[in-house]
This record gives sequence, C-alpha cells and structure tokens, in this order.
Amino acid sequence: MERLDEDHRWWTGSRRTVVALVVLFVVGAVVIAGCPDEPTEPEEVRPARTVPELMEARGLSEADVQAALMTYHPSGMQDEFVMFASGGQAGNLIVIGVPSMRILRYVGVFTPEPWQGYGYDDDTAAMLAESQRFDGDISWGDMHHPALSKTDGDYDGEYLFVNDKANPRVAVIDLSDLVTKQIVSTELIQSEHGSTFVTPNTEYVIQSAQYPAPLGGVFAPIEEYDELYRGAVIFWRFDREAGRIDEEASFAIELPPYMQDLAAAGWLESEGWAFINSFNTERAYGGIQEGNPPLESGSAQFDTDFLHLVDWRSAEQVVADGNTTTISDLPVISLETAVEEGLLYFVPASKSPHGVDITPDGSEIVVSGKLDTHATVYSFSQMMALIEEGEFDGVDDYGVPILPMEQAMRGQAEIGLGPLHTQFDNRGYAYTSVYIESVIAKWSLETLEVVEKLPVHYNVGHLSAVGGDTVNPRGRFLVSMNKWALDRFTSTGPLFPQNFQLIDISGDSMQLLYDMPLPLGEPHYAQMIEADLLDLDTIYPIGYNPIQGEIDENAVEPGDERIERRDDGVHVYMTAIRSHFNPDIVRLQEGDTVHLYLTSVEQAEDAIHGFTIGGYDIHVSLEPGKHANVTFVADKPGVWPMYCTEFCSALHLEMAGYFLVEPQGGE
Ligand code: RUQ
Ligand code: CUA
Repeated sequence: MERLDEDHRWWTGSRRTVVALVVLFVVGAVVIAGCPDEPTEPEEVRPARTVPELMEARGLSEADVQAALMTYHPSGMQDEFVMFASGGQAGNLIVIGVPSMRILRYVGVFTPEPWQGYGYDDDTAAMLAESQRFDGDISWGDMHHPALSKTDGDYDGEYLFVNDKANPRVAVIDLSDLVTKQIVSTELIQSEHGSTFVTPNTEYVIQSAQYPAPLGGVFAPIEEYDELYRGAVIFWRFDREAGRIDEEASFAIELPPYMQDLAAAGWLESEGWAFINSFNTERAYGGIQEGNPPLESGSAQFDTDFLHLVDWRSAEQVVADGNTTTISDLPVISLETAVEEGLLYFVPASKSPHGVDITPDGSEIVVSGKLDTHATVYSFSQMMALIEEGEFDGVDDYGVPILPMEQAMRGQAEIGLGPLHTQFDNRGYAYTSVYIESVIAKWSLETLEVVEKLPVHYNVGHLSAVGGDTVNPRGRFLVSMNKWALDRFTSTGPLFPQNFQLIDISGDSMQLLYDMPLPLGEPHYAQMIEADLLDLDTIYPIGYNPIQGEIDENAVEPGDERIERRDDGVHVYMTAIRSHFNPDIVRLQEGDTVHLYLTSVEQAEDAIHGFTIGGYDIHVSLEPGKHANVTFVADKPGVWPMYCTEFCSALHLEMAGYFLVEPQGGE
C-alpha cells in the first residue's frame, strides 16, 4: 500500500508540473504575440551617476564631497606629503602618501620582510643577527617612534630613525633608497620608550629607558628596586657623513628608577637640552599576588611625577673627560656625577605625564598629564634662571635637584580628559590628542585657551601634523592615530584594524577628511614631510650592495658569470636580467657550501626580479642594479627549481633554472 501511494504521488506531482509548464508557455506566447512593441523587462534602474544623484543616493553632505575632492587622487596624481608611520608590533615602517592616505611601501626594519628579501640574504640577515641582545633570537620588534633627521631643527629628508621598545634597539633608515642600513642595540637597559628623538642637527639619537631594571642586564631581587634598579638615557652619536650611528662615540646617563617615558630635544633657545618625562616616581613595581597594589594604581599615588631636564652638551664634556663607567660597552655617567656636574634636574609634572613637546620657537616645553586634564607649558628661560640661582624645592631620593613647578611654568591649558601628545601649526596653535575624550583639542599657545575640539574615532594616541615637531610646522594636515576603530569599518572579526584619521588644519576649523584602516600592528607615531624634500634613487648602479653602501666586491658584470669550485665551496657568480638568470643550472654535491653572488644588471626603473630556490628558505629581491650575497649549505639532495618571484616580463615564468644537488655517494 505504502509503495503504491508513493508512486501515485509521483505521478500526480509530475502531471501537475507538466500542466503548469504548458499553461505558462501558452500565456507567454500570447503575451509576446499580442504586445510586440511593449518592453518585456521591468524598467531598468540606472545607478546614480551625477554628483547630486550620488550625494543623495549615498547620503553625502557637501563637506563629505569636499573631503573627497581634497583626498582623491586620479590615476597618476601623486601625493604632496609622505608620512612615515611605525608598524608597531609588526616591526616594520609604513610609508603613506598624504592626503590620499594610500600605503606606498613597507620597509623591513626589526622583522624579516620576505617580499623584499629582508633578512634572507647575508647582509640583512647579519644585520638582524648582530642587533640581537644577549645572543637572543628575537624575530620581531615593537616599533614606536620614527624620527626624521633634522638640520637646524627642521626635517632635512636624509635619514629616519626608529626604535624597538621591547628589545632596546635603534635602526637607521637611509631615505635615499628607503632601506634599513644599521641596527644598534644595547644590553644596558631592558626596555625603552623615549625613542627615537633627534637633537636639532641630528648629532644624537635619544633613547631612554622605560621599565627600570639593574643596568647591564644583571639580576637583582625586585625588593631592591630603589637601590639597584635604574633607568637610563642613551645618546647615540650619529655620523652623518657615514650615515651610521657611531657606537664608540655614544654615551648614557644613569637615571633613577622612575619609568622614563617620552623624550624630546630642545632647539633654538633650548638647544643643548633634552627633556624626558617619567611616571611612577612612586617606584611601585606591582606584585598583586604578594599583596601589593597593581602597578596601575601603585604608580598613580602622587599628584606629580618628574620631567627630566638633561644638559646633553655639558654631558658630552663629562664623557670627553672620561668621567664615566663602562657598562654594556657604553660609557655611562653615573647619577652621582650627573648631579655633581649639573647635568640633570627635575621639575614636577602633573600626574603620570606622557607626551613632552617643544614649541616651534624652542622657548617652551608642553607636557600632558595623562591622568590630569592639563597640558602644562614650561618656560625654558624661567627654568634656566631657577637653575642659575640655585632655587630648588629640595632634591629627590637620589639627590637630583627639583625645580619649583609654579615658577618653572608659564601656565596650564585646560585640555580635557587624558591629554597625551601635542603638535603645532604655523599660526600659533597647538593640537593635543585627548585619549579618554577621543578628541583633538586645538588651543592657542598665546592664551592657553582651547578654541576647538574635534571628535575622533576612537581613543587617539599620537597625532602628527606636517612638520608638527619642528621649528617650522607647516600647518596643513594632521593625522589622528586612533587605537580603537570599532564601528568604523566592515568587520574583520575580533581583531580590529587601527584608524588613522586625516584632518585638514589649514582652515579656521578642523575638518575630518578621511578614515584609513591600518591593518597591522599598532602604529604609534608618524612624521610627515613634503614629498619633494625627499630625493630617492630609483635604480642602483650595477653591483651596488645597499647595506654595505658601495659596489660589492663580488658584483657580477654581464659576461663574467661563472661557477667556481674552490676549497671553501662553490662560488656562483650570477646575473639577473629579463628574463633569465645566468648561470641557470648549478650542479652541486650534497654538503657543498654555496656562495651565491647575485647581481641585477637591469637599469630600467621598476624592473624588479626576485630570486628563490625551493626548499632552501631563500628569497632575494633584486631591484635594478642591486647586488646580494647568499651563503648556504646544500644539505638537501634533490632537484630544486630556482625561479624569479616577481612578475617581471612576459617571459617571467621562464625566468627559472635548477639547483641540482647530487646525494653523497652519487646516488
Ligand atoms: S607613546 S600613545 Cu609609545 Cu609614543 Cu604615546
Ligand atoms: Cu624576473 Cu620574473
């Protein structure tokens, strides 16, 4: 019975379908035959095309359209400014065109960057390896503050410095080719934050510690925090001629175990002095499980902490006189000597201060009190007068003289909740990022009155204006670097991008122009410079080794390609040009040491090749003219294709060859 019913249903259903199809067909035929001139499709909805239509359809205001016109760059139009932003925990540098906010480049710094072969050839791998502290094997960096080199207190477009907070390191990037040329590291301090900041003629790159620890990386119980833990500030000497930091000519000054924070170097009137903020003068060190307050509350007991004033010009003399102790290969001026020689003074700064910024004329220092609502404006000349007259409010536990706060400052600007960093324009205004309020506060340097607040989305950290930390602020654009981005972009799950917001500051009021998601790291700080102040080479002379800064001794000229078997291994002199490597077959015995000398003999802009040998974790980027050395042991027998990884020409796929590694014993 059941089976019969099933069959029955099948027939019934099928018959209904057939009937329906026939009816549809007939009706359709009648419609087509009866109405030959009428459209058969519903009227097409034309998408909005004209500006008014688009504005209406997308709900755009006139200000939105204006913002779009100020940032849109049709194909081929180039940006007026270039922003160098730290890549945060990605450990690389981000190069951004402004005002289009298009990412133009990443530059490998503390982290290997496979696409640019950074960390894979001998020179860049050695640079990363030599930057290791305590023979470690750190593969990343926590980059915070890029600093453009300066001449007379303004950007000169020649070099850029960046720091690694987690593993105290400073990198030098050459702006003639945007390549990291040097990374210096120190074992003196175990973390840092006030870095990198340059003196007005880039004599020094400043790096100050953050979390105190015994100097030199030794152990001491945390209960001896006051006695044995210390901060320090390092002055890395920059040799502009060589384009490198001269470690031999660098020095450090021991500081009390407060948590030194951001730093700045004075210019013009205040030239010769460095200013370093600190928090946790309470010297709390946590220990929640041991009944201590967490660091966050332990360090927030006092109403003020200390802004450090450091006379680095006089410190140079103390170092020259040999009045130092060597720790971790650096001559260190002890706290005692620093006090004796008048190199170090403190002035109280409002509750857990953060940013410290020099006004364009160099006469004042603006300090934001993270847990206070003010930005305090200190007068350099008043502070110098106090020092000269010996007018101090006593000394701290380490004997450092403390200047009276009231007499050191001109006044305070009432900014709002959580002021952090300040930048300047060319019309006498200061711009302070206000974290808790999520606004940029614009205030008059003259009256110290806030004139405008612009909401930003959300939790702004640093802000960067064009030339905003120089003697010559340009006052055009400002970028608000927001830590949170919830609700701003299409969701990418629990991990949100950061949000760079571009703001026009050239008018009477600030105008928000653009939201740029930054999908990597936490890009802390950035600096912006006119694109035409940069002078970038687009090709290298043939055989140039960018890390060594000269033609490589093993550069290969066309016609000179060869393979030589010597006592120390197999030397392969190889060139690359569209669309082949030569030699393209390399015969090896298992265990051979291979010295690969690779020269791009291209001289056409943007004719870039990549080089890899499968199975060997090798990748090189060959910009026109560039030379790279790769040394490796052919320890994996087999047939290993090598090929060009960059789509360089119509015959890019044919730009390939073989590394043939014969097993031991000829099997
Ligand atoms: S800090 S968000 Cu690393 Cu420059 Cu103030
Ligand atoms: Cu060379 Cu692809």
